[in-house]
Amino acid sequence: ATRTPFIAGNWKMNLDHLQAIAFVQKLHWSLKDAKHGDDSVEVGLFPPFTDLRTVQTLLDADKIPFALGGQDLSTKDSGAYTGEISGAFLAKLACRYVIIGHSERREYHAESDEVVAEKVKAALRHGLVPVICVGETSEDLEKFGASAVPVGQLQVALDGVASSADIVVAYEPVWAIGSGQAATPEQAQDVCAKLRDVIADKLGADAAARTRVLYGGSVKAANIASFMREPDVDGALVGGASLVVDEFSAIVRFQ
Ligand code: G2H
Repeated sequence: ATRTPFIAGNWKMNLDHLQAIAFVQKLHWSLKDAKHGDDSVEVGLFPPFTDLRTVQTLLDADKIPFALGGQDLSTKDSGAYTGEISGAFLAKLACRYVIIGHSERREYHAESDEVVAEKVKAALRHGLVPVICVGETSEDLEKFGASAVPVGQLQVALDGVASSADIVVAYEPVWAIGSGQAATPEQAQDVCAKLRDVIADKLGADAAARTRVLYGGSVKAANIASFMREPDVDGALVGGASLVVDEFSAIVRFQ
């Protein structure tokens, strides 16, 4: 495929801004002779909001070719919304991406498919690329099989999105997150292909061909290559393993 693989590290609520400096420097050093930042693989980091300024400054100063993104954003652009972060602020900090609808947001912050859809529009308004997360819980899996829930979530998330929009989709089966129990490459391929069909349906064939669909859930150095061999898996959203320099570095070097 002509899609550039995307390896995205979702730090979740880990690494404060001081720890982030040491981590990013070590990771950069560890990837020095690796091919990334060009067409072979794109590396993205998604630190906590309070780290973004520090990490952005460091990437800029040392010309480190990692893309930066937020882990969430507000549906609103500005105003009396205590504790919220506007997409405008993320864009000003040179973020290219923002994760939307991660299962931890859906579960702990009751984010509905409709809120996720509003956040996708907010991201696009500010020139950010939404990394739209979808996935089924183990109960969903038992009741409806693997693909029905993520397919439905993505259909709602893409409502009213322009066919020219730049987006990334991440399939993260909730039962595979942080559990050490990743989906099989075949399971990931099956659902990622169905998600690509949703993109084709809602945004057209061109969008489906160019949009990266990632797999997420217990990705590590030992299993990344097996996912990347699948035709409809264009990268990974990595949680736990993105916090260990050598492990994340090995994931980026999956080829
Ligand atoms: C899924 C993933 C990163 P982990 O949440 O988004 O986390 O790799 O720890 O399963």
